[in-house]
Amino acid sequence: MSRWMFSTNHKDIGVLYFMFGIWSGMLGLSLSMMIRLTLRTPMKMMIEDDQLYNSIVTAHAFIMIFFTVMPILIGGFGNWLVPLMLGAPDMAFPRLNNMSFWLLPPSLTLLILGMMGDGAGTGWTLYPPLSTFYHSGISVDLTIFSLHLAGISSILGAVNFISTIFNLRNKDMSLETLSLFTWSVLITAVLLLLSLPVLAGAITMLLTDRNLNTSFFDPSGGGDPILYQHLFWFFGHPEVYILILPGFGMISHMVAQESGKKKAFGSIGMIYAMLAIGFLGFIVWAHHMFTVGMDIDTRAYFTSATMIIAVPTGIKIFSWLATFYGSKVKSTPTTLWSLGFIFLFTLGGLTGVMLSNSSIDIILHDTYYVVAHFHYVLSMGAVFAIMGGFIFWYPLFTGLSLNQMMLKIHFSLMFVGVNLTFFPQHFLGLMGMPRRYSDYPGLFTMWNLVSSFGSVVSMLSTFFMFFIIWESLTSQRVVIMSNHMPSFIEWMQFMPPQEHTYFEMPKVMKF
Ligand code: HAS
Ligand code: CU
Repeated sequence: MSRWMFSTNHKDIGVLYFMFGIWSGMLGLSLSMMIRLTLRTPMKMMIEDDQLYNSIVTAHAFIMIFFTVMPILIGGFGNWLVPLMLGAPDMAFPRLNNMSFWLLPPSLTLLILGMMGDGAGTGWTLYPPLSTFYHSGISVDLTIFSLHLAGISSILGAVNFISTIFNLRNKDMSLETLSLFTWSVLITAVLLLLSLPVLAGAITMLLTDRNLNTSFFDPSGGGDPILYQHLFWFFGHPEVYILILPGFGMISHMVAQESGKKKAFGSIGMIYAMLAIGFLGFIVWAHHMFTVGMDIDTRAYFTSATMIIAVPTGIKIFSWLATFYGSKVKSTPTTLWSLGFIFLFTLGGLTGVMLSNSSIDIILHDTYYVVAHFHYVLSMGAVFAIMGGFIFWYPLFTGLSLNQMMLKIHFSLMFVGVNLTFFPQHFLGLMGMPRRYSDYPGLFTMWNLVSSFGSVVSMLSTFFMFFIIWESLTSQRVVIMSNHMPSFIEWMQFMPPQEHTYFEMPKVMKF
């Protein structure tokens, strides 16, 4: 057991992150089902207590963001692939790497303990005064401590990735020849390093406001609750790009691979686009707070700055499509997930541009339209990248193959499920249904019913994916096709002999 628990090997640690992320993903999924079952009709069909309902919404968001998407994308794929793509024997600080991982289980434990008592019914934004005067129990404090630990974990991880990419790459590798996934992880790590300390500061000020009689966010002591919102979103907006950039990197590899090309179209352009997204991500945060009563010039600035992000993102979308251009597009599972990603992420991006208009946002803020927007970019952006990346690199991770027919059925079910769940939420938002309430007028029933039905379809399709993995692990079909992993051969050439790997490299391989 301890052989891999305390392992300093990047692949072992990647496996730990994957297992942790998948486990939390199940937890987050369960919470989302409780939300959807409550909302399937009016009158709070499942959870009757509003405070409990809001705590569940909060925990769902935290678990999905900090304990599912980030650990899987950065911890899992990042640890597995970045050293391989650099030709490095391991990460720069292998023991620090192990520590980054082991900060997460206690962090998740604190978050879950926070559900005791009243729970933190604050939403993942923890805005005061709701999170201060109106949550007097211990729950919000535990949630803050949980975020402290998760934040330390991510900062240490970011330091490790930046050091590894700058110092440990193969000596013939220039920055322009770095793979796009490595670039995406590098930029993500920089975003983490710059944004997380601000969150840490904000939640620590919240903690002292709650417990030590400071009044950073309390007007009666000369403070200002809006200050908290600025600090939170200075972290929060870069965070959404942290959640998607590694996915962008993975999609580039998958698309290039599936169209039989060596590289994605316009690699250098892709690098600059990601750098631009990373930079712009820091100067648009107030589009989350258009309703706080800021002056019109500030609104105009944040609207325009936000819209500019559509340009580099468009560069990425059209470069992926240009990569496919001229190739015979086959409906392999990886292609399906990539095209699904491109289509649905674009849809979510376009609703983001709608929301960036401050005057429109004043109507749509805190409605289900926002919920639809961010689930399109997350549940169909980040999660599609994870699913696609997982099946794409699964043969590298395990040496085994997955059943391709079942994978296609899984994709189709998931595609139908998530669209049924989230497309109607645009309508609900436009009709004025607010987010973070457990009940609604009968007028909204139909689309909520459709949405809840869709969530059951996605849940079943997720169970089916576990079956597919189980089927592959038990049948132990060794990889015989190079089709889905030629880049693997390239990495093998870079790979120095490894002293210790948890997953043995496949024994039988025919190319
Ligand atoms: Fe967002 C709220 C705007 C991308 C995640 N976003 C959220 C929240 C989350 C989230 C989690 O301005 C809710 C937070 C909370 O709990 O309150 N978002 C944008 C914009 C983009 C964007 C402009 N978001 C993301 C990504 C996320 C994410 C990526 C995670 C993975 N988002 C907002 C705004 C809010 C918001 C408002 C606040 C709403 C509120 O009231 O609370 C962009 O990065 C998207 C760029 C992508 C595209 C698609 C591809 C580009 C092409 C080029 C041509 C397109 C053009 C645009 C020229 C634009 C194909 C034409 C415009 C048309 C409308 C047709
Ligand atoms: Cu934002």
